[in-house]
Amino acid sequence: MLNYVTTNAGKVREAEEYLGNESVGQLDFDYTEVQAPELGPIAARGAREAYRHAGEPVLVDDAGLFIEDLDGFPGPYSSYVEGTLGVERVWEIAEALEDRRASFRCVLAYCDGEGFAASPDPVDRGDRVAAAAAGPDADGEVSVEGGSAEPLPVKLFEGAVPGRMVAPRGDGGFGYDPIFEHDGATFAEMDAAEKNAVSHRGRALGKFAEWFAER
Ligand code: ITT
Repeated sequence: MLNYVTTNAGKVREAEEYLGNESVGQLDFDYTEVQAPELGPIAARGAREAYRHAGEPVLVDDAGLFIEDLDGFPGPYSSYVEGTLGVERVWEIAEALEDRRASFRCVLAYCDGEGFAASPDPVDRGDRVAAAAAGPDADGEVSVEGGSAEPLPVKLFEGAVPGRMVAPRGDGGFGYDPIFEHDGATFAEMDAAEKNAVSHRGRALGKFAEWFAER
């Protein structure tokens, strides 16, 4: 059983729909979401933390809504913005824009404690250069990804979907789904299978599933 690491039940429904509920189960673990401009490093770090916690293979899902005319805002801060402003206020901000194009992005980060053979999908090995540049800590140690000199390799799978911001429609899905339209329907107007067929998460899950079947 693969541990799908998230506190968000909506994500689990979509992962189960895609991978089958015998092969995936929710690990409700709130990993540390570091502040970073990209989803990849956030998910990779979360996967290492979750793997150390669970001691079993984990798949972390980090996603966000990127509004083009707002330079990608809320992006990696989507969760915080949903919790503070709320989806309606985000729509009000988007409504004032002339260009309402946006995209959803999802990064899945897989870690099972082992290394990976070469493949097109990126492997995050921890940012040793940045850690070294930050300098030694009080004990004179250079800290790399939680103190380990050899950070656990993490495989990343990315998916994105273009769309546009619209006034809220639909009762399905979760999060920003009611205000994101793709091909004439909002994600909240689709069921999980329809959303997976086109969504950022569905695309990332597709890449992961193909690779995982070989592993
Ligand atoms: P975990 O970190 O525990 O997985 P979360 O909901 O905080 O739960 P993210 O940080 O990845 O997960 O999510 C960022 C925000 O984007 C959050 O407000 C989600 O509700 C929203 N979001 C993520 N995927 C979405 C999707 O497919 N449809 C609509 N909103 C989504």
